[in-house]
Amino acid sequence: MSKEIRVHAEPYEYTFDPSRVALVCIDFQRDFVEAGGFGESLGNDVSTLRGTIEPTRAVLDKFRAESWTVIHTREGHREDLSDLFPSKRDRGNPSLRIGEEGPMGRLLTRGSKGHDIIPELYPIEGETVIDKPGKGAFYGTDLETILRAGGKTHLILTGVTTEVCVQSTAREANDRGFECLILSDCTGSYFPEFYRSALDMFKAQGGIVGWVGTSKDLLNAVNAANPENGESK
Ligand code: TIU
Repeated sequence: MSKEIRVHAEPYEYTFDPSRVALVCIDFQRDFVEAGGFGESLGNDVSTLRGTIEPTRAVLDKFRAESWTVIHTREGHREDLSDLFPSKRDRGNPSLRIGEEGPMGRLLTRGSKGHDIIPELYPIEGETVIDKPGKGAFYGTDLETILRAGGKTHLILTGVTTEVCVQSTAREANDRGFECLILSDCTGSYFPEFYRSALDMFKAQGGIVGWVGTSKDLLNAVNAANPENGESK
């Protein structure tokens, strides 16, 4: 029986059993985080997301050291674009559309360089990668099946962008009964005001969608629960 971890969070303490938790790293793809990708094609300054990488890496390292479950997601489409709705393709009249060639290959298209996860947070063997056609990670994927088959009840969410794919995923997860903690320093938005509002909405009303915490508080809680200070299991 695993020991419960108790994390300082808002609106109140978040507790989880490590055997029932998954760290979900949402869409840390070159297309959102690096220049020349989908995020930039929509007119965004992608450098605003870079600060999320280091704290997420620290959490990822801890989960890997503890052999806890890690899941990565990637937003994107089949090479023939048969799973791309015209509404998504055309919305916003972007400078480059999904499927068109950019500096990192075809935008948000599976198999392209831009679609893949940034090297700093690249999945390792044994970690699940979910390819998703939408913003939420549950829509059109087998994420729920994988989580339930693995006995997971708690999700710790990181990723980009806060008010788009992270928020959609958190809401989908909450409606399915998963207890979600978003790590505020491990998520980012192109819009500071949307970042703040999304996190405020999430934890308001007694945690209507879930909890908000920091990577530091999570790591402190994990280390406090481990007599060897997290260095070994
Ligand atoms: N545009 C934007 O902020 N985000 C997305 O299109 N996808 C994700 O958030 N992954």
